[in-house]
Amino acid sequence: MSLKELPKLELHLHLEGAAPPSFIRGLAQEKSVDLSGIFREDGSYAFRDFVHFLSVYEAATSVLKTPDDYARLTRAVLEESAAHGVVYCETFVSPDFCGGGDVGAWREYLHAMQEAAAEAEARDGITLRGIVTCIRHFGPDKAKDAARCAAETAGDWIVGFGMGGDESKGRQGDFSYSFDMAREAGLHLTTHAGEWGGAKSVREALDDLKVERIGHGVQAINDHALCDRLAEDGIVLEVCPGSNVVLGVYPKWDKHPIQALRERGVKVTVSTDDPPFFHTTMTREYEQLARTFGWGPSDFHEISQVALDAAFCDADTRAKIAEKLKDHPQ
Ligand code: MCF
Ligand code: ZN
Repeated sequence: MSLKELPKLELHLHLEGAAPPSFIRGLAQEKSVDLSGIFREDGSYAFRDFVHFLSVYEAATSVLKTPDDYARLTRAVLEESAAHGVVYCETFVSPDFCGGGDVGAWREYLHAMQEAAAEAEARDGITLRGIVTCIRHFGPDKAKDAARCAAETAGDWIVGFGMGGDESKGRQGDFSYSFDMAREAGLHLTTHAGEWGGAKSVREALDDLKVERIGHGVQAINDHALCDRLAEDGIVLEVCPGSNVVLGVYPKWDKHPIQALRERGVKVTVSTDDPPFFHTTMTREYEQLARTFGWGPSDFHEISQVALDAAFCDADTRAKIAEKLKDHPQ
């Protein structure tokens, strides 16, 4: 079986960040918004560095203005993911962009995304779940609005709460009120840490927010005691190697620590993060892992099992996805 067809789980995908550039250009045209500054001549997204990436992301997102826009986005993203063998996906969604943190408006966006996801599941056999995400550089007060939206809509579709954004702004612990609220509502927790903020930020995420997964977390490799802690506590890293290489966390694939982390016993999974921004797909991530580290069927099988165990979905969904992995022996 080719790497493209191999059934895959993806636990770290930002919904707007997965928008094909042509989709965003089309919406901009419909709404007469000039977004020419965020695209290169070849049509791809243009950004210089991490901070510029965040502002281009927000500019692209600015043309998504209604629940129906989000339904269309969800359809476009899931069609692309399913074409790369993804059978289960968790996506970051932000009430900041979907109704400005208002719970009533958020419910309407959520309903539109869920309906689109149900259609995609029936058509392409891909299951989607949502992780409500606050945005670190928007600050702790906006995060409380996001957490309230998350708590009010927690259930079998909104399964987690997380945080992304600029790791240089504030500390993980500044957001503990929001993470506590989400935990009390029964949500699973993850946060971006150890992408830019060093091993220290991963420790803060564990100590102050008590998360069970870490977005990226790759800089933990510089602290062997922390790796031991991650391994012992079964904390799972949502590793996005292609994203790290394009944003310059690591200069090239063979300097990426994903294999070294595995060798230290840390549980890792593989995701694309914001695939068109980073010129990647799940197939490309797998191809690069095979080329760079010699990963073969047993490695990909192990990665899928780790992701299945770490997925935030309920037991019925997990069992259904497990069957899909069994249907395709690797
Ligand atoms: O993982 C990448 C890079 N590191 C940090 N944050 C983000 C990444 N992709 C998107 N984000 C953030 C960004 O602030 O998540 C938000 C964006 O606005 C969207 S969450 C639906
Ligand atoms: Zn991310």
